[in-house]
Formats: sequence, C-alpha cells, structure tokens
Amino acid sequence: MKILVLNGPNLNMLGIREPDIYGKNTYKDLLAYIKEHCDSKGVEVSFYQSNHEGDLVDAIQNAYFNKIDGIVINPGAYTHTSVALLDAVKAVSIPTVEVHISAVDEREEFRKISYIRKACVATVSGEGFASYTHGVDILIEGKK
Ligand code: CA2
Repeated sequence: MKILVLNGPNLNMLGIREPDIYGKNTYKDLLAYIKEHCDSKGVEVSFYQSNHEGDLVDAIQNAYFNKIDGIVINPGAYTHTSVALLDAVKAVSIPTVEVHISAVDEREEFRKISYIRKACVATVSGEGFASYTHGVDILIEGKK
C-alpha cells in the first residue's frame, strides 16, 4: 500500500513558532514520526509540503498518476478557503483523510469551515502529530 502525506502552508514552520498550539516538535520530527509508524505497518509513505495552493493541486493529481492508494492531507489554512483542493480530491477519487494538529472545531469560527472535508473519507483533528498516524490507520483499515 502506498500513502502520500501532504502538508499545506506554514506547516514547515512547526516547532519554530506557536508551540502552545502546534507543539515544539519540528516538521522533520513529524515526518520521522509518520515514517516510523508506516514502516511498522508495512506501508510505503511519501511526503510533500508546499505553501502554494496550485502545487498542492499538482501533488494530488500526481498521486493519481503514481497509483497512490490513499492520501493524508493537512491543508493548513487552505482547509478553510480552497475549492481547488476539494475539486482535486474529488477528481482523483483516491481515499483521502483530512487531518489537523489542533482541534479546529474548538478554535475561531472560520476554522470550523472545511471545503475539502466533503471529499474526504474521514477527518481527524486535535490529536497533535497522532492525527496523521490515526489518518494512516483509517486508510489501512479501509483497504482491508
Ligand atoms: O491544526 C492544524 O493542523 C491546522 O491545519 C494548521 C494550520 C491552520 O491554519 C489550520 O486552521 C489548522 C496552520 C499551520 C501553521 O503552522 C504553524 C506552525 C508553526 C508556527 C506557525 C504556524
């Protein structure tokens, strides 16, 4: 099974600022944490992060051509704004889990809106880095 983990804007800044919301671990730590989990489950994982909406659309389309079985995506702030990412996930029809480090439903009103959610098989939020591995597990379960 091949899983792609996508991260949107500013997630490369993890551990550098706002540790009270996003924790003190870095983006590099996040990738190592997910990789270790995927290795233990025999899942092949790849990663991509971009601060640019169109690059994320391209990455979702490439997942289709690269025969990726599932996507775990933290679209960052594009969660709350992007119809383009929603359309991309719909277009490729790859099972996709929306994940967030923070509990988006317990923060500002605008963070309660998610466009991409409609195209996702599940949403996991508020579990810190474990939101990502929980997302991976949902995709593994769905493939059985
Ligand atoms: O909780 C999440 O994972 C979010 O997707 C993170 C986004 C935010 O816009 C969403 O509402 C919720 C922001 C990521 C910014 O990450 C930073 C990390 C360190 C320092 C500053 C920002």
